[in-house]
Amino acid sequence: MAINRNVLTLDEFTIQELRNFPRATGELSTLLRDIGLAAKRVNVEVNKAGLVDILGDAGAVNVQGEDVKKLDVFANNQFIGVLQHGISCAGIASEELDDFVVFDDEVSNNSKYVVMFDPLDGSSNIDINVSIGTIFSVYRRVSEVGKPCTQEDFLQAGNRQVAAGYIIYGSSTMLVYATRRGVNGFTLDPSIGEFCLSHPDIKCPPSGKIYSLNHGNFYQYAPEVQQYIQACQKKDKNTGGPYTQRYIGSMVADVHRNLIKGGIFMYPATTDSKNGKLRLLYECNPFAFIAEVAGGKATDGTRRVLEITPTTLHQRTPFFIGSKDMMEELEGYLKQS
Ligand code: AHM
Ligand code: MG
Repeated sequence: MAINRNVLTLDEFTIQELRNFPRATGELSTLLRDIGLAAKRVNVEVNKAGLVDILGDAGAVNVQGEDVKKLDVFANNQFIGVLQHGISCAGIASEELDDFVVFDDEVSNNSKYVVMFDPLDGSSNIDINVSIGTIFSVYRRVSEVGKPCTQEDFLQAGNRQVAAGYIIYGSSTMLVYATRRGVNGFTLDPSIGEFCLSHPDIKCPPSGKIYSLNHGNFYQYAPEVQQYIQACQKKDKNTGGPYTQRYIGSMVADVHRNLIKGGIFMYPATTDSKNGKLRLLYECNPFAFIAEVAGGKATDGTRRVLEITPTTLHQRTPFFIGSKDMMEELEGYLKQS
């Protein structure tokens, strides 16, 4: 049978990209390959999670005060493991860990990147066979290469990201990543165990019909957010409303769907949580970067998420992300406040 050479694997694709940049060192390609490897390992465990004793709580509470699931721990260890053994990463920060980790060996200290990740997002969906995901973000170090990385490498504004991406463990498993040059999606072909380019040059449709947020919090949202939600529900020939409401509760799945189909995802501030729920560094910045490269927008309600200068590793932010026209419609409501 003829081999379809039109379908590039993740490795082939990153090497092809490298060829277009003769001065590039290939460190980012190896980093993405390492992340792809960890993703494949996590995927295997996610797929058999119902069969083995990996569901349920690990009996610990993470730095966010949430129960840690066993699969979270497994995923966290896999991503740390591949990045530590690789040659491109000086250190990591993870949603699951209190502090960042400096790899601090000769090869790592000479690496120019640090990586931040949420190893398994949507943890409330782990036990019930609903899509979950991994989110990652890559920054070039600002500290001196040759020495251990430092906290300032991790507290960079999101617009300094070199690459960002996510893996969705869904009905098929996909890895999507963005650099400033574009967003590309790869679907795992289980028969060869490789991520294959299936969604080249993803662009977020400028408009769509889907809005996603936790409706249960409606009375805890600011009045202008409530007004926008009500507008989403109204028949309107200018916007195409009423929109369709979709909320999986796994941000990776919700934002992935909206990125492909067009839509808006929101996790606003609530009366109980002034900064919402989602973490700037591990969840919002990577998606904001991906969305902007794809032609969409992401804000905290008043400013571009990518312009926020972080002050702590685990800070949260209200988050609005999606198709450009829908975001501008939302902004019209938020400006009234
Ligand atoms: P997690 O990191 O504990 O999994 O929480 C993040 C998740 C997002 O994937 C999702 O959008 C959100 O929490 C859902 O929260 P809620 O149940 O409050 O709507
Ligand atoms: Mg998370």
